[in-house]
Amino acid sequence: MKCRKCGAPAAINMREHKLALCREHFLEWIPEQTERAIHHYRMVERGEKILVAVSGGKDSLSLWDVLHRLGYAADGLYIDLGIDEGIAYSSKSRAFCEQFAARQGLTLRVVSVPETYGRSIAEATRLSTRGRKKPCSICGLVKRHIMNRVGREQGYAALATGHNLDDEAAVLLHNAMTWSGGYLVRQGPVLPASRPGLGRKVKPLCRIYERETAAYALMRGIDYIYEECPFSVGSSTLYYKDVLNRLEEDRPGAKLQFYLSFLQAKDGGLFALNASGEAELHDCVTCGQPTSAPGKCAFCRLWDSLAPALPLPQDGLREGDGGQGEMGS
Ligand code: Q46
Ligand code: ZN
Ligand code: ZN
Repeated sequence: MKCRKCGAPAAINMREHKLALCREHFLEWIPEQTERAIHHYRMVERGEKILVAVSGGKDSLSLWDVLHRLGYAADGLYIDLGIDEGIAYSSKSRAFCEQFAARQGLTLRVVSVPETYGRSIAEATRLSTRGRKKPCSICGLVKRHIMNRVGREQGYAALATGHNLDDEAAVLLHNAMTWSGGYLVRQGPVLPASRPGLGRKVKPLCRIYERETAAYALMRGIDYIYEECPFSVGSSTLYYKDVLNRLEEDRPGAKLQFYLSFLQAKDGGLFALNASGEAELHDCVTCGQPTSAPGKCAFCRLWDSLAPALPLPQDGLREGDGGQGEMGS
């Protein structure tokens, strides 16, 4: 297989794009695609300060690398969760982030959860007396809180995470299985700031397959932690990723289509929900029936758009109608 751009031997074949590229052109293609997504979804402007949440894994470190190569002002944030039982996950992943930052001359901010808040994630899970009993549920909450806090205190316009297409498609499938409207409404490449002073949340790699972020990290020589967090074992996200991989195997591009058509449907008003989670309805100005768009309902808009009607016979029925009434057909 040859690189489509230069004819050299291809280093990667992306079946979903019917595109094979050599190492050099693949390492150009990923930043180009990322830049396109940043513009398309209006994630960040040039010159805005970005805080990248890095976990030491391939996606977040690749994202930081790509943003830096594209010329964005991106600092890293490593949240040390204190998950050091067994494989010393937190210490190892922290070391990969520190090493990356030092090599590239970038600023890494580190917040240690046990040092700052007095408890590790495992301890908080053990001690939780409220509904949250699972480490990942507590961890997600803690990470969001810290990202928002550092983002606000240090004046970052955007908080970027390394979620890739596989992550997004898996979460989407999970939420669609239960039609979790509240989650579906908020899922997307950009989550606007909910309060002044808070940064918007952006996912510049949301259209890039996981296999490609891994290939990017390898080809760029980025060292990252291969092990997963021990608490991820048996997670539903891994299960849905597996299901989608099987689908992708038979139909290359299925994952991308699933995610992009969801975003399109959302833009088209599929999830036009208000804060209480219910579709906001208005009265049609013409017929009074409920409609999701202010103004006229879809029926009235359709009828308005039809060609002028032929005059009806006086009794309201045309010859040959059979007189069956309005429900007759
Ligand atoms: S770090 Fe935290 Fe993940 Fe570990 S405890 Fe769960 S959420 S699995 S991305
Ligand atoms: Zn090439
Ligand atoms: Zn609070």
